[in-house]
Amino acid sequence: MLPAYLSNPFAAVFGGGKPIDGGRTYKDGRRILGDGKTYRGLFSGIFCGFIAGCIEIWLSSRGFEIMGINMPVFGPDYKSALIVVLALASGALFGDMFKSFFKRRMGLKRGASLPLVDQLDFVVGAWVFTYLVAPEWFVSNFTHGIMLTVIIITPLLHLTTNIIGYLIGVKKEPW
Ligand code: CTP
Ligand code: K
Ligand code: MG
Repeated sequence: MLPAYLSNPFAAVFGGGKPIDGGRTYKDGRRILGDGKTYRGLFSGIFCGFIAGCIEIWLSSRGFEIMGINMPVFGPDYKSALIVVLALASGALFGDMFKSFFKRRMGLKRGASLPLVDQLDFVVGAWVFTYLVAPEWFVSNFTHGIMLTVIIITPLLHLTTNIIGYLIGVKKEPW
């Protein structure tokens, strides 16, 4: 989940500049996505999440090495692991963007809070993208346990990091 968790805060740190909707409005006269969704945020967020995932893959193969199990640098199934990492990082930010579209349709301005949806949008996005590239990841009870844990702890974790982001000045609101 780390690639999904990290893509959002990195988008907030590096984001800004040209908005993805180019400033355009929808039929309802409101912005399509708003100024909070920028190209720089999208690409830097995906990139940082992806790098975090690569480090995870590398660390896990090092772990096998230490246990005396011989594995190539990225483990035996590194290609599918890299694809999943990319899906987690990009799915998180596309989920976030999808949510912004609906927030604007609801008449909510950039940064207005939508409780629970604001906290879980990126989780759902990350899982949808991962399901599309690797549905086999969703069959095990182990994964279901992780998913349940994530749904419970994410809103708390998200709120904590956003308060930190607000205090250090990279986020305009503490949610
Ligand atoms: N950000 C960005 N590009 C993205 C996602 C986020 O540039 N694709 C940056 C923006 O500066 C944004 C900040 O990260 O303001 C925080 O992200 P988020 O809370 O998702 O955006 P909001 O400003 O709250 O906008 P919205 O109401 O649309 O969620
Ligand atoms: K967000
Ligand atoms: Mg927000």
